[in-house]
Parts: sequence; C-alpha cells; structure tokens
Amino acid sequence: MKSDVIGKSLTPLPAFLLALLLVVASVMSPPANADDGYDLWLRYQPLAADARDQYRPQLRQLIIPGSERSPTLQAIEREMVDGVRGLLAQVPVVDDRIQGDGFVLVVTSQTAQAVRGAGLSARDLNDLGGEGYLIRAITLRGQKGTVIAANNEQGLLYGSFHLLRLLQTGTKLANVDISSRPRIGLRLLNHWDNLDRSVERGYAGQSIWDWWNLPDVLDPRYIDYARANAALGINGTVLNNVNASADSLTGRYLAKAAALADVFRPYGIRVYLSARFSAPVEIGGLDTADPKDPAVQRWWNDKADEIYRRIPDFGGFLVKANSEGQPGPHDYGRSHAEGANLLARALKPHGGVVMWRAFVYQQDNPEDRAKQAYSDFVPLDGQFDDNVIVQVKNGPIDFQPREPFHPMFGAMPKTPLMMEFQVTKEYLGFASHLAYLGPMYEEVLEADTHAAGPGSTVAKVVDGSLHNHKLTGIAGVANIGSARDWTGSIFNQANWYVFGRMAWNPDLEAEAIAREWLKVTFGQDPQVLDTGLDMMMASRQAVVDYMTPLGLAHLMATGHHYGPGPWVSDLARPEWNPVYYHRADHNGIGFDRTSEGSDAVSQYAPAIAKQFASRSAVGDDLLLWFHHLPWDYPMSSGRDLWEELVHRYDRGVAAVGKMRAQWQTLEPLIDAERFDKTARLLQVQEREAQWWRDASIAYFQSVSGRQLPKGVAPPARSLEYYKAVDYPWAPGH
Ligand code: GCW
Repeated sequence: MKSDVIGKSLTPLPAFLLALLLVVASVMSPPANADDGYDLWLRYQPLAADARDQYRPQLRQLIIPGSERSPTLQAIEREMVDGVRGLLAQVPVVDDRIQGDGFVLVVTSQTAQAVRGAGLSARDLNDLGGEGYLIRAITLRGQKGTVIAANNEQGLLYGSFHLLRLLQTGTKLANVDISSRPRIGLRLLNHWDNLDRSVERGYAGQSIWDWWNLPDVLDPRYIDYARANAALGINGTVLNNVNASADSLTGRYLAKAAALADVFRPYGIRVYLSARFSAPVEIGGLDTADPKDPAVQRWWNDKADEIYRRIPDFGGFLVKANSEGQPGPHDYGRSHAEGANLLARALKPHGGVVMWRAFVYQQDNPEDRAKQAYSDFVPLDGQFDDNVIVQVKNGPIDFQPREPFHPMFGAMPKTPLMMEFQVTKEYLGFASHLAYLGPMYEEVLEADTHAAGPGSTVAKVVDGSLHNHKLTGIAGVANIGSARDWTGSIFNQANWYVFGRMAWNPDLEAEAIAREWLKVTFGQDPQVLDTGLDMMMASRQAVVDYMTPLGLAHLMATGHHYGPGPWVSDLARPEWNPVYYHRADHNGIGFDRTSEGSDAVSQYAPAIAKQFASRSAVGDDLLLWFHHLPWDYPMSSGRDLWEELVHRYDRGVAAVGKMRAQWQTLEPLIDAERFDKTARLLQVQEREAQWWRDASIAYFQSVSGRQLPKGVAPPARSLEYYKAVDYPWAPGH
C-alpha cells in the first residue's frame, strides 16, 4: 500500500502541465512574495520587465579565459550565473570565446593576452592594486560587451559583485567605466562569539559558528556568509570574542577555525583569532605569560607556527588586554607595546598582524574614563613593531549613540591606528530598534582631528594617508547571528552593509549607501525608496534624542544595557554608574571636560580643543559631553537647557512615531513577512522610546526640581515604577 502511494506521488508530471502550473502560480502569487530576509543584498529576484529587457542583450555570455578554474573563479562563475538567472530570468552561456554582442569578459593581468585583447593597458591595471577592479564597456572585434579586469582573482570577485549590484540598482551598462580599489587594507568583522555559541552583545540568535560540530559539519551558511561579505569587500573575520577563551588556540579549536578558513578562502576572507594574553599559562602549562620570559616567547612562536601549518593565510591576532578584567602585560609590569610586540614577533615570519585594542580603563584610576586610553597609549607612540596596529573605538567611552571622535585619532603619528565601530547596537536598542548607523560612521570618519592642520579627518588617519602608513584597518563588531535574517531585523542588515561599503571607501556617503541598500533589499519602487530613506536617515538621531540627548552618554540600565537607568549609582566601579556621566544635581547637568574640569579637551589638537571647550562652538549635540551647565542655561533655540532637554526627548519619541506611520504607507508595496516584522518592531520601538523619555524626564525632574514646560505631557508613571523595571533575561548579556 505504502509503496504504492509513494510510487504515485513520484510519477512525473507531463512537462506541459508543469509549465502551465508554473505560469499559473506566477500569475496568481502577489507581486512581492514572502521573504524572510535570508538573502541579504544577494537577493536575485527578477527585475521589472523593462529593466530585464534592457539588460538581457548585454549579459548573454560569460567569458572566463583559461582552462583551469580556481575556487575563486568557480565562485565568480556561480555568482554571476545565479545572479543573472535570478535578476534577468536568463541563463548566460559560460564560454571561453566571444560569440557576439553581450558578453562579460572576466580577466586578470595574468591572462595578459586577454587583457590586451580587451583593449586594456598595463597602466589601467596598475592603479588597481591587489584588490581593485575595473568594469568597462568595450568593443572587441566588432562585438560589444563588458570587461571586468583586475590584477588578481580577488579583484575579479569584487568586480563581479559590483556588476550584479549595477543590475540590482538599475545602473546602465552601455557606457560603464568604473574603477575601484579599497582605501583601507584590513576590512574586518569582529565576532564577539563564544565557544558555547552565545554571542556577547549579540541580539540575532546564537553564533553562526557551530563550534561543536566543526570541522566535520560545514553549515552552508558559512558560504553565504562569505558571499555576503565579499559582495561588500570585507576581507577578514575575527571568529571569537575579544573576551577570549584560551581554548580557541588549542589544536582542537584551531582545526575548527581552519575548516572555516578553507570555506572562506575562495571569497578572499581571511580568518583571525582573538588571543588571550594568558594562554601560555592556561593551555601552555607555563607559570607566567610575561612578555620578557623566553619560555613565553617560545610558546607564542611555536603556537604561531602551528597555526600557520593549519591555516597558511591566517590573518593574525586581535587582543583585548588589561581591560575589564582581561589579562595583559601590565600584570607583569610591562607596557601595552611590549605585550603587542611579543605576539607580533611570533606572527611576523608568517606575515600576520596584531590588532591591539585601546579600549582600556582602570578601576583604580580616578582619571576621567574618557581620557584613560589616550593616557596609556599615546606615550607608547613609536614603540610598536611594524606589524602591530592599534584598534581604537570610534569614541573615547564606549559605542554610545553619540560620542565625539576618539582623541587618539591623529595623536599617534608613528603608529597605525585602526577604527573599531560597533555594528551590533548594544547601546542603540539592540536588534529591536531601527537605527541606521551610516550617519554615525560618517560623522566620525568626517570629523577633523586637525592633527596635521585642517582637513586631517579621522578617515585620513584610518586610511593611512595622514601619517603615511601602509598597514591600515577598520573593524566592525558584527551584528550577525543564526536568526534567519542574520541580524534580527531587515533594517539591521543595512548596518552590516554600510559598514562594509564604508570600509572599502570611507568617503562614501551614508545617504547614498542607504539608497543603494534599499534598492538591493526592496527593489526600485520610488515610494519605497524615498520613504525608506527618510526613515533611515532620521533614525539614529531619533535614538540619540530619546536615549541620550545633547551629548549625554551611558545612561542605560545595568548589565544588559537595554532601557533607561540614569539613576543608577550603586555599581562597584564609579565609571559604571550613569550618575558618573551626567553629573546632574539641583543646579545643573553635564560632565565638565574643560580645563576647569577633567580637561579631556586637552587631548585634542589645539583647534579642536578650543572648539570643544567653548560652550557656543561645541554645538548642542556634544554640549553636555564637555560642559556642566545650569538648568537655565540659554540655548540657541531660545529654550533654556531644561526645556531643551525635555524637547529633545519629545522630539525623539515623535520621530519614531513618524517612522512607524511612514512604514505603514508602504504596506501595499512590501511583502507581508518583511512588512509585518518591521511594523511590529517599530511598535516596540515607539513604546520603548516613550519609556526612555518618561523615565529620563521623571528622573531628571526629581533632581532638578524644575516644572515641566507648558504643554508637555508628564511621564506616564512614577519614577519609582521606572526604577523597578527589570530585565534579567535580556539577550546578549
Ligand atoms: O561595550 C563594552 C561591552 C562589553 C565588551 C567591551 C569591549 C567585549 O559592554 O561587552 O566586551 O565593551 O569592547 O571590550
């Protein structure tokens, strides 16, 4: 009986019936199908009919010269065929000879003949460096086509993804002439992923690294991860948390990391590991990790040899040392430079780098926390080996919704400094709130350090051009997890995207990237684009306004960092307490960092120090970061400081209300699944923006004793109510 049933169901449908069914299904399904967001920006859904008609004749043939297909060339071929098939509903012929108009020729300078044949000169390629590419419309022996050329296959891969993006964004190919190379060398994600698959400050499910089953089981997600990153030009990934377990460096775990490296290699992505400074003791059986001890040095050298035997292109180590309880060279009376150089010397013969984090502050140090990293590191300028790069967070405290740029940028001319941005939104509403981080990255990268006169932007420090460094880098703390949409919401994908795009070119504009992301994510409908863009561009300032307006910072609840806690004053270390940061009392609010106060301003170049020290020149957005002011301080708006503070909180809540209403107008234009999840998250955000606003106003009012301005709604509940709200099971903690 049973086998009968199976037998029946296996009888193939006649081909014509199948075709008919497909046609009927495609006519009947709504214009936009349900979409769970898995495909990220590699969502090769059919373009509109006119766009398809326009591109089809230009993408008939894919030509990849050479008989041998390396894994990278195979990846290129797969991506191009899948992309064109999906976008244009046309399968390009993969060939090694041009058959007519409409070819895409993919060549490296190694296939010199092909390059000459494509009408390219050596000079065209010289300028592209190791990872750059060009995409150009050409005519070859009377046939029209497009060439993607690069000096090596990694460039071709980036060029191929770019070509697909041109189709996704509706860019004409007819006269295309693009040449692009990355401005920054190390473009890395930092995963704060633990070996038990939990993710520190991760809000999108468990780690995508299935450490337990590696190296035997290779989740297909690993390939999609590599594709998504390569499409942006990201070329490295630190697999494990900076709060590292030494176990990551044991043979067993290196074999697992090696398996991932093998998957990523064709996509130009190198693997790096966070290294625990005390590993020689914990897994090496030594009784010290002192950098000056020869046995310790030998241990790291041997460890590096072992790693490179397993992962020949291993990128290097990321280290968090003497920070928040992590071990480090200070434990042995040695400096950060001595610690970093220990590891750097072990990696040097293999070409690896050390990324040494500058996120340090000490419990017993009474100095303003915002000053401590600079005080520790700047005196060490010139003492780091040449394969060390110091990794600095964008601001001097800790990934707050808004901070001034870190004063170390520009202050260590002899040391390469790399940027660390947070992509996961630890302090901006986790994965639940919509906050597009492009404008924040842009604000920091554009900031002028004045280190070598006007125009010395942070971007120029990071890309090495200001102080002439070859070793350059930028890292983003990943927001990726095993959630089906990778990042916990569709709009969070935009933050991974903009990080990658700005890592390639830190001068790209946040707004342009937002528009591009909207196109690759939702298609070309102008209403979706305009509305989506409006929402995204307003979103980060909205979060600043309802959480930490006017330069306030670090006002969140304890531990998990979700929700308001400006009243918190009972934590062990002074600088863990929000009251340390806002310093509000009956008379005023803000942290005086002028020469009258902590003098943090003096860590900036004189022109910037002067600007930040001036109440009028610093600007409203950073006012209370640098100044302690009376509640009735007159603001440029005409309101006094108290009224302005309340106004900003209200403005933030209103902005979220507007985003939510705007999203509603897109319902007919977006598939139900993505529409609905986003709509629900915006509801959460509106409710929580209100919570932040109400709790903060209730608290600051209790401190200032001021009346609410006329017409302003009082907080919905009492201060005691807000203080009692507790979230013991918040994720990411
Ligand atoms: O922002 C703080 C986080 C910690 C993190 C630390 C760091 C990895 O709350 O979770 O630890 O920064 O950057 O080292």
